[in-house]
Amino acid sequence: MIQLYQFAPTFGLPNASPFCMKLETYLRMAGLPYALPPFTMKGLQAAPKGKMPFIVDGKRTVADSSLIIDYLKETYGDPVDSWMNAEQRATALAWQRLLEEHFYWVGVYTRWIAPQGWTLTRPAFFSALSAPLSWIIPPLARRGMAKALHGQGMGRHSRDEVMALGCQDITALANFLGDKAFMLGEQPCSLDAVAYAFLANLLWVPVESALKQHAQKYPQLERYCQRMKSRYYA
Ligand SMILES: N[C@@H](CCC(=O)N[C@@H](CS)C(=O)NCC(=O)O)C(=O)O
Repeated sequence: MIQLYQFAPTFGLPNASPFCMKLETYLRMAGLPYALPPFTMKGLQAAPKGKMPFIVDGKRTVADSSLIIDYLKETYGDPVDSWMNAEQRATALAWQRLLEEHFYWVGVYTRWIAPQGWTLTRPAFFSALSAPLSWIIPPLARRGMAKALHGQGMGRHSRDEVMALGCQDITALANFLGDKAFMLGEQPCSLDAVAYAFLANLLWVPVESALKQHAQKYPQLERYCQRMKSRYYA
């Protein structure tokens, strides 16, 4: 059976990492059985690319949620996306890139850098550590995130600019979704695993921000998350 290595569930979500939650949602959408080995620091150190998620499937180890989904499609078929035409695939890829390569960094800023987010992120992610690691690791990890944000570019903006950029993404997403059942219409596709993972990680975590308040102005986003949850996590 596919072994899915990811962080332990946090904030009442299947996963507080949108990439991990995306992959788990995809596995459920595709009807592929999987097991969740308990999260350990050793597991993270064994991650081929130093990030979660990764899978072990028999003799194959595959890292990166998108490359894993490509592998799963090649190995087990494509029950989720096979209905899509070239234009729908192009649209889905553009949205995926917006969420994963832009919106993700707004979330990183909100959780790791903004003081209100950090007061919740620190205990949620590091409470298992005992002293002295519990004093050393959290600020080091936060510094690492700040460095990554700076390198990516999002970390060079002011808090108001970061929030404004994230709100633009949310407005676009809400307007595109409109009153459709799923991102591309009546039929779900793997983009819905991405959108659900990112939206639930905004709407359903206790971290308060201008971004979350903005998303709450669009009731279709909450309805969409509830629809995905009842369809795939009932
Ligand atoms: N492109 C990767 C991104 C994965 C990723 O960024 N994972 C983060 C959690 S959201 C991680 O494992 N970070 C741990 C670290 O950087 O040490 C994917 O799609 O799987």
